[in-house]
Amino acid sequence: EACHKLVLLRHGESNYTRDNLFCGFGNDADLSDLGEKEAAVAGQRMLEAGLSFDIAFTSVLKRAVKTLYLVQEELDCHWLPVVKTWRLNERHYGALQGLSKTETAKKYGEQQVKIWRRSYDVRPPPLDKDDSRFCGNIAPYRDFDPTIIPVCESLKDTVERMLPAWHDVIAPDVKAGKRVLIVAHGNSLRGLMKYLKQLSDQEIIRLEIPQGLPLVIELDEDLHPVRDYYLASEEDVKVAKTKVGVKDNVN
Ligand code: DG2
Repeated sequence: EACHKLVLLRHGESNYTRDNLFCGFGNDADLSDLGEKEAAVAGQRMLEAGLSFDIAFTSVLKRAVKTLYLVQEELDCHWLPVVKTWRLNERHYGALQGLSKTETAKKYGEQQVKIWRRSYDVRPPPLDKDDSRFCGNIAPYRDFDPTIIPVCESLKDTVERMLPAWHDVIAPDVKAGKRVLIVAHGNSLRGLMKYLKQLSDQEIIRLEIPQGLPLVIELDEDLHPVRDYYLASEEDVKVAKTKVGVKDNVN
């Protein structure tokens, strides 16, 4: 029986998604104009559904932090405690970061790009630590133990670095009865869904998380999902998933 409600939201469109570039952990891309609108609409959808929150969790990346703020504006809850953690950051896309998804598919084939984007345990090519795209020398990662700064991640790696945030800080709040909102990224949220719904490595390939559509998950007392649904029409979900998805005809 459902006794807890958790809401997940992928940030609105970023400049990188607009331009079809690999973004990932290491690019602090801003929201596009459309992304800002999508974030506000997400807040309006939550307002219309009568949702309110006791705490929110987000990544340390601008596109997620700004999306959360725009949601707070709509819900008029600027007082909301917000916890930012790098553990909710997007998956690290390694040496693919900043490259065009279309050009990369032309060079390596659609199939390889689908493997990099959607497989569970295949890592993209790593970034050299002396590459200017390596983020170990910039805030907020500068003071981290350098061995934990990723240079590329499979979705499995992302799940492993994200789960401590779930177990240590998020799940205890949900269990304590707090109404929790998580604003994060396509792949960090796919990873969380894989864990919560116990999806197989095959099932996760097909799971797309659309931008800017709030996903409500009702959980039982052991935090097992009982049901989940988007605060949007089926048609809106379909269109939004197609926009961010990997083409279906690639096997
Ligand atoms: C996108 C996801 O992440 O891209 O890193 O490029 O949610 O932070 O915009 P987000 C990126 P795909 O895995 O769909 O290629």
